[in-house]
Amino acid sequence: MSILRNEIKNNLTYLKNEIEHIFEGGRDTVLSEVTVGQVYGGMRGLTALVCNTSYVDPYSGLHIGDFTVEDLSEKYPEEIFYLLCTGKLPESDFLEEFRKEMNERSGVPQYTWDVLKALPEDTHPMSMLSLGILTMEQESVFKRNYLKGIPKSDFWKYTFEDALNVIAKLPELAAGIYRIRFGDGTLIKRDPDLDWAGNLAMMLGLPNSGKELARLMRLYLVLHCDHEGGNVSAFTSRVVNSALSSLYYAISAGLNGLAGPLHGLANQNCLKFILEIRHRFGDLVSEEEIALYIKETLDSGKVIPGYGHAVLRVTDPRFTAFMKFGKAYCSENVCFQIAEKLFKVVPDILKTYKGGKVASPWPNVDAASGALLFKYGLNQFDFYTVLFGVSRILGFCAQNILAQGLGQPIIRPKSVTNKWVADQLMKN
Ligand code: CMX
Repeated sequence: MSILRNEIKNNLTYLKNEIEHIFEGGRDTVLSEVTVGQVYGGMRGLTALVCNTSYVDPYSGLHIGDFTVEDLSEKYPEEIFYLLCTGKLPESDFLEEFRKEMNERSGVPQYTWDVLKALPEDTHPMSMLSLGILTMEQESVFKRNYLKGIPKSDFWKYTFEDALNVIAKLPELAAGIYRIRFGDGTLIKRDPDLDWAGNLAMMLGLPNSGKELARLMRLYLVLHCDHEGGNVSAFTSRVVNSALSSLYYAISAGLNGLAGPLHGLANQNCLKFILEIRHRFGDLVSEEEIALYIKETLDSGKVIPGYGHAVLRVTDPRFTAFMKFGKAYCSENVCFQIAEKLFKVVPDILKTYKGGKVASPWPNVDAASGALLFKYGLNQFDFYTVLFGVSRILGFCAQNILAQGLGQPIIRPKSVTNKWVADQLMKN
């Protein structure tokens, strides 16, 4: 991995120069002001973080380096990891080098399997993924070397080692969780000739696992990899790592945030929603019947999973990429067709719901992916967030490697009490 390591080093030099230049231009320049509403409203719209792996534009969606989702949807997740860390796409021989590196670093320890197998049968697979990674924390190269004493400027190098070790084990870990939780518990051996996503798809042991599932898995793992720094999971992971807790702790913590229904769990809720519609109205459900179901759902106080976003204000380009895949490979599939019908119906209803309060009535990344996975036999919805997590770990790793390389300090915003806020209002 010397090419990637060197390119990260070059990227860090570039970013450090940029920061120096920015500081020369005015360290005290005000970037964002905070209102009382924002302090009580999840800090929405408050610019208070820097993340150099990716950027989400409200109107054009995710950008990684200079690339949009459309530019990247045919790439391999391994290439995206390189891009997140370096700002560039790799040369063509990188995939082969990365595959070899992953082979050398693969192998989930037996004690991890022992812990996962000892859990109650109804443990959520996201708990298993988070815990699985946490069990391996004592293997952290960063932690071992930090205890010995290393210069701050080298922290990122050991965090990078931890990242490669975790990433190499993820296909086995995730597929093993699937087989323990939903199969007979036997683990399928990885194929050293397969790519990262291809191996994960194969080790699930699904009857439909073939080239198309591997292709979908690649797309899935590319599209979920990163979404700038302020989302619940990435931010949590960064905060934890900023205390110099190892990447294992940081990844596990980020996954715990991803497991929430307003974030990564929406993934599984979307398919559940589609299946409920199918169950109630049948395969040939009409758009009118879907509209009725949406209204009933909203009237019962629930959200429509897969719709809305904290930052995006257009249809998520990641949703568009999944729809493109669906049209090419699954256009006859009933669940995919219901996802298409939902797209025709939901935005218009959400536009006027709660007096137009829904900031984005458009679909997000989760609205179609479950229907596609279901088509290929992945019918355990509880597992979908695990796939989201496997992909998002690439982003957690890249964000933390860069933040360490830039010497970013511990994150510690100031909190205040109601009384303090009320006093400020009195003063004004
Ligand atoms: N269905 C119904 N109501 C919705 C809604 C939806 N899909 N999206 C937003 N709203 C409501 C909110 O609940 C909120 O109502 P209250 O003020 O009464 O609580 C109001 O509209 C305003 O919310 P917002 O500013 O538009 O959205 P937020 O930034 O607060 O929340 C999100 C964003 C994603 C949590 C929200 O749109 C939602 O709950 N969507 C459904 C769940 C989902 O798909 N999550 C996946 C997100 C993708 C990801 O994490 O990557």
